[in-house]
Formats: sequence, structure tokens, C-alpha cells
Amino acid sequence: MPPHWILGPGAIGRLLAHSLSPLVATTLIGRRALPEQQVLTTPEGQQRVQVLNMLTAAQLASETPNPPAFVHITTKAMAAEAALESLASVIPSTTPLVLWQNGFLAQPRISQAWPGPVLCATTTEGAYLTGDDGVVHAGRGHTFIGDLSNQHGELAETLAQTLTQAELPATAVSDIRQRLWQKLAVNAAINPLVALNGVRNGELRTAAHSPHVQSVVKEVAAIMLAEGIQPPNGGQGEQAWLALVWQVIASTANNKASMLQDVEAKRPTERGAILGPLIESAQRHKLPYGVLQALDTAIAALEAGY
Ligand code: KPL
Repeated sequence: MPPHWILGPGAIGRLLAHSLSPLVATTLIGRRALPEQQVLTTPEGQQRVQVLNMLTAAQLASETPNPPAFVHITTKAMAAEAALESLASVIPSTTPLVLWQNGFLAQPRISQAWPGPVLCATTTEGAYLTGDDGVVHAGRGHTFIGDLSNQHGELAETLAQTLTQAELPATAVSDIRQRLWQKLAVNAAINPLVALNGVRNGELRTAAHSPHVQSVVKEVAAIMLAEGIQPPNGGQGEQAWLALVWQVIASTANNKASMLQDVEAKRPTERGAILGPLIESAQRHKLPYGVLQALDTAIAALEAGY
């Protein structure tokens, strides 16, 4: 079976590589060399050591590798297009891509530009890195896969089956756009506020922060309506969005959200992929976006001060 390539050895990239390697040939590609012996800590606390096939993009470019069955792009949203460019000359332009990014920035752009099939994945698998050779699978979740124009259902099904066999349960869906925007809505209500205030997710329930959550959700709910994104769990409008956001805050109360981790590590955040599409949509639909804009400006100022 042709190999799966995974471009971006972050937490999700390494979790994928550990999970897929026993089933299919897998190559993990990064900008710099990493130890081939890698450790996965399972959600149950067991440690599994595996030798993963690792290459740098430069090494790949100097070889003539077998064309891959899938290229998974697991970089941060703002790095996805450049990462794909680093491989574009090595793979046939018909190669199926799988985009694992947060937000809704890389997905429409790459889906439009890449001639081959482009699948998008949204996952609730939780993972974090513990160094150059370790990843912790912190919590089991579920992955949904589909393409934005609903033309590649069979391919999404094939990939979902492979991931499920690899113990990453996955389902092929025909509404991936809805699911990506729903996740973006939740991320927009949590990530910027915790990053700016330096708090874990659960702190947003306190009186100091909860009014801010509500004012973000008010703008986001109106944008979702204009974008044709269904309120979650069969609910109605703003209240349904707010209920989902409080539910995610409760179930991730002890988490340091990804944007807070980025700010603490002085890395660029995904504000462009999360707040960017919302602000752009609000402008297009002539909806209020003062709260979202203020968050974006404040995060940009934080990043500029690194
Ligand atoms: O997905 C998340 C993130 O950290 O990016 C949330 C939902 C905010 C949970 O931490």
C-alpha cells in the first residue's frame, strides 16, 4: 500500500505517525531532523517506543520517493501553504491532501489551489509534545473527514477506515464546512480570551471573564447565521452557541488552550485562522465585529512584543 506522508511533526503529526506506522508505511516530514526513536504516552499512561521514519523536506526533495497515498498537513494554519509548497515539486499534483488545521484559512485556499483532492479533518483527539522525542496522547476523541465541495466521499471513507483501524476513530462526513466553522466559533470564544488573560479555560466561568465570553459569542452567533452554519445540538441561535461554549469550557476546564501555549512560548498564534475568517465574514455581511476586532488587535500587539 502506498505510504502516508505527514508534513509537520507537531503533536497531532506525531500522534498520527505513531498510530498509522504499525498499519501502513508512514513518513514524518519536518524542517529539522528529529530522533527516529520516538515515544508515545497513551491516555492510559503506557509508554510505547517506536522507530518512526523521519525525513526533512530537503532530504525528500533530493530523493525520488514513491508517490504517497495521502499527504497529511499537520502544521499550524498559517504554515500550511508554505509547507505544501516545500513538497509540491516532489509529489504528483493529483496526490490527495488531508488538512488538519484549526480555523478556516488554509482549508479554502488550499482546496482552491491544489488540483488533486483536498480532504479536511477536524479532531477532538488531545495531544501535546514533551520534547523532540515524545508525544502524549492526552485524551481520546473523534475525527471527522470530508472535502469542502463534497466530491470525494469515497476517499474520505477510505481514510476514515484507515484511521479507525489505527485506533483514531474517524467518520467521513458530508458537512465538514459546518463542522470546521463550529469548531472555529468555539475556538474564537475561548482561545483569544485565555491567551490575553493568561488563564486556563475553566477560569472563563468566573465573573471577571464570563461577560467577555458572552459578548464574543453574540458577534460570533450572528456571523454563523449569516454563513449558514447551523447552531449546535439542534438549538436556536445565540443561546445554543453559548451553551456549546460553556460545555467545552467545562470539559476542558484544566486545559491551557493552544493560543495560550503559543503566547507563553512566544510563537505566532492562529489568530489569523480563527479571528480572521470571522472578521472578514462580518465585514462582508455588514455585521458588528468590534469585540472580535479588539481581541485580534490585542493578540497582534502581544505577538509584536515577543
Ligand atoms: O481547541 C481548543 C484549543 O485549545 O485550541 C480548545 C477548545 C480551546 C480547548 O482548549
